[in-house]
Amino acid sequence: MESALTARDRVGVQDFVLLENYNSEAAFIENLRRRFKENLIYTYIGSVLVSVNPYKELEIYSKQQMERYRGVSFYEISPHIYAVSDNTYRAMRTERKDQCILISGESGAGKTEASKKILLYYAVTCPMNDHMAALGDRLLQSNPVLEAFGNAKTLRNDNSSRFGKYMDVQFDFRGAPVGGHILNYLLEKSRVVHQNHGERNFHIFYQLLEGGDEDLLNTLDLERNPQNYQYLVKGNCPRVSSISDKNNWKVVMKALPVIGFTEEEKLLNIIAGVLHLGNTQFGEGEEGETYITTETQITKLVKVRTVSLVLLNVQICTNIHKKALLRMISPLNFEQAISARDALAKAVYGRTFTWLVEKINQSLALKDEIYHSNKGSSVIGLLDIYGFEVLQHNSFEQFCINYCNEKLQQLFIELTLRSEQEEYETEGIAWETVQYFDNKIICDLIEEKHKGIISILDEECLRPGETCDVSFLEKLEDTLGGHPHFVTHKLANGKTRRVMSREEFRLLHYAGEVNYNVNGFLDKNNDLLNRNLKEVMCQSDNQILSRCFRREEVMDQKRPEMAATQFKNSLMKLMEILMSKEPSYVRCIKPNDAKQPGRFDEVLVRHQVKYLGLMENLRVRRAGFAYRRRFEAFLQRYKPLCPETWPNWHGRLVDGVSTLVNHLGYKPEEYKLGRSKIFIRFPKTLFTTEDALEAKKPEIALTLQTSWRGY
Ligand code: AD9
Ligand code: MG
Repeated sequence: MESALTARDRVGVQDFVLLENYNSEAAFIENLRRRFKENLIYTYIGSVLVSVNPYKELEIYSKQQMERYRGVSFYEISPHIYAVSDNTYRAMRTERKDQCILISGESGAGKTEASKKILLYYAVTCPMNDHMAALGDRLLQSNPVLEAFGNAKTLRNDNSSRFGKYMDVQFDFRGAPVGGHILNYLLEKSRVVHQNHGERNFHIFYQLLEGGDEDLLNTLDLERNPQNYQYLVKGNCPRVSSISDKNNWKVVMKALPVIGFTEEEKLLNIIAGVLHLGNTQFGEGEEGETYITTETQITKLVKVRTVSLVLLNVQICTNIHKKALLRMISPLNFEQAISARDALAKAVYGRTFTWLVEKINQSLALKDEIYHSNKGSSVIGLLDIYGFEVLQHNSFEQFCINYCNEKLQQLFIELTLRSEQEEYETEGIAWETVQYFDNKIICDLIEEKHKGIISILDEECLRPGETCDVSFLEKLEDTLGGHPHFVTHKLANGKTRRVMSREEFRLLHYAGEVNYNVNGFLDKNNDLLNRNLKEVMCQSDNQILSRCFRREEVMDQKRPEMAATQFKNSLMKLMEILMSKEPSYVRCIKPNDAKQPGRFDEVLVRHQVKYLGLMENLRVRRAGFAYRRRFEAFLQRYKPLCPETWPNWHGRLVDGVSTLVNHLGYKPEEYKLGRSKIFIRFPKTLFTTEDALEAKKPEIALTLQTSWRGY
């Protein structure tokens, strides 16, 4: 008994609901810290998995470990991402209901790693024939390809996802994976042309330069040194110690054919084309007109068959407006030409990325013949989206990313509260109301029609006459002044703790305060590409590009939706998808900012515990009861403690549990019996029972052995 207590003291409790002082944030963090020190990175809050990034390889992801978790109930074994994977899978099969696993946490907390581990678990443990194994392979191999094109080194994470990803894995009635589909969200395109200090462009550029052989680089007219490319020098960080671009290049090149990709050459031409475009420089003529000073760059662009020489040469320095029925050609000034060039690079890269996702989807698509014989299929969705981000300088991208996290938090609150309440109702136990912070007010502030920030931004982009980022800020102040979660320099009137510049607005997010600098908001939201550049791209020899830039788009007079509104609408759709499924949660925590193993920065962790709403989650889960378990599971585990239930109970389960707890001396205020579960109010009651079981183990083992021999 003594040793059991000491072990618990050392490694903490594996489920926060068992914390004696569940209202204490300090006790919560201490429990996380103790477990982290013992390399126990996973802990539950009921069925929610909390994971702390170990920043080192742990020996807990082997195939044997996967086997250990197969078909085993949550509480019988230590917490693990495999337990969540397995439980979700079994729930899908037994309840025949679509499931989803929502992974959240800030940048670098381990979301992408968690999603990869879940996918691998299914690929290894699900029953499969050859066809399915090939699909499993494609599901796994899509990851390195998407990461090469959509991830980058940031200050927060060496392999930061710069796009959101929701992946459906479809299973047939036997529980074998038969198809997959990926939805991608808002790629951070601005990274193609600019990187903050210490950050990099998307991995693929460096992989190509580092890993491509001489012949390939010659064909693409590329030099090996990334520092020779304007689009790669801004962050002054060509190499990252934790990343081998050369090896990753090999992995990507191997993965491409697995996912059915045959257009590798065209894809690499585009990547090279973007680099050459970035090196295109301009000069200013006497009349203020702009011309290209680096003819050779354009020749290179032509060599990699991205665009036609004559066309681009003229078009990148001009713009075409339509006035009535006339086409007016006007020269661009120096700055305008640079933005036109950068807009083109972003559009080319962004559309190629979307095309790549479509290609992957084609290769994962459920084949028709399987679809028709597969009516009873279900889906597990995996959501791995960029984490909440607060940088020194926060712009439009952080605004969108943080808005997305705000929406996910809302969903989390709604669904966990709802499911708790539902459980109490089904079990016939009175529900005690729990106070929590509802972040709906912040979601409304951002997305409400006419009054929300996104609507105001769109209006400002469309308003005729002189609009600029500052006029947008003024409009925000006029409309939103007085909102409890919105502050600007003017509104704050010197009352804010942190100094704000006159170009910023501050949102008080559920996760903390963030100052957004409005510079560039209008441009990024407009996301416009000059019509003539679109025309040039339609005529590209490169078929990927001519498919990405359609002639119909150039002809179409209608203005496409603005970037933030597009994002908002895609998030609405995502919420609908998630609401229609049974959710499980993985909440990831980053233990330190130095990306180092063994370091547990309490201040940083406390902040995340707060904004992930983990204390609220725990309070909801503990509303009244620390612990619940189905009658059969409870009886199965503790029946040796009572002569009447041991070795077998033959009556009704509820009577068996009742007999058992009476024998154990549970007082009426310590527990309640629902319709199918026992609810225990205090962790202490359970610990005493656990200790009794521990003490009895040698005796039980003997009995078990004897009875087995007796058979
Ligand atoms: V971001 O919002 O995309 O910037 P993520 O996705 O939350 O972020 P990621 O999964 O990429 O973070 O993890 C960051 C790094 O932490 C990884 O590259 C690994 O080096 C490290 N990591 C994360 N989880 C684990 C783990 N379970 N075991 C070992 C891990 N290392
Ligand atoms: Mg990620």
